[in-house]
Amino acid sequence: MRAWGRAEVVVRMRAGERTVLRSFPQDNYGDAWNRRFGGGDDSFDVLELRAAASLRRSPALPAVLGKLEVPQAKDEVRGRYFGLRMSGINGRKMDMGRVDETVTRGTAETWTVRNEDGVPHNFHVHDVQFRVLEVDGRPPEGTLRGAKDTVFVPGGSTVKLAMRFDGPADPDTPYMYHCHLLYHEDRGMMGQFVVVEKGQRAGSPGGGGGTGDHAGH
Ligand SMILES: [Cu+2]
Repeated sequence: MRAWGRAEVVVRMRAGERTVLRSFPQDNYGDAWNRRFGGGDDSFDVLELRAAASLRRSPALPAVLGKLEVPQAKDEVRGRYFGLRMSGINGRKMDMGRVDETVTRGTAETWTVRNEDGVPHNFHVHDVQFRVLEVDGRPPEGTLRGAKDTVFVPGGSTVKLAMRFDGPADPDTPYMYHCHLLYHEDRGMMGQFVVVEKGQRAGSPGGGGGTGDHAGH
């Protein structure tokens, strides 16, 4: 099986065959405690494919399955830094009444995300898909070269991301970025950004009335 992008996978199957996509233990979850309780020791099935009893021949594969539209670093207009700790992002816990970052619609940025803990984190950004430019200063391995909305950041490591903010802008309605480990985001590993038109300022998100959770992601 080879995967070129997020949703483009070609699997060669024989009639009647079953094959399983399986997640195996990882070696980048830190110490034994984090491997055990962060999920690094886990092994589980993600997907099972069951071929029919008889199959038609598939057409020849094109050399390239698709072209991903992901931002390049050269478009960047500004950079930001996000330090990840269990105690919060850039030293702050989530506050629904606070806008942490203000981004101009139609611009590209590079976000440098450093895991300042020994605990693994999974950085997720709403609104955009991004390209991983670097992992600890080096080009990413193949599985990190597609369009992403979440990137695994092992303890002590740094990733540099390129993203472009072409989605809807509203100074009063923030998007979130957060660690995607549920119990980390529940403890406040989350921040908010608004996308505004050029020259606009962030409004007031009017926090305090919500429950602090967010549906759908
Ligand atoms: Cu985390």
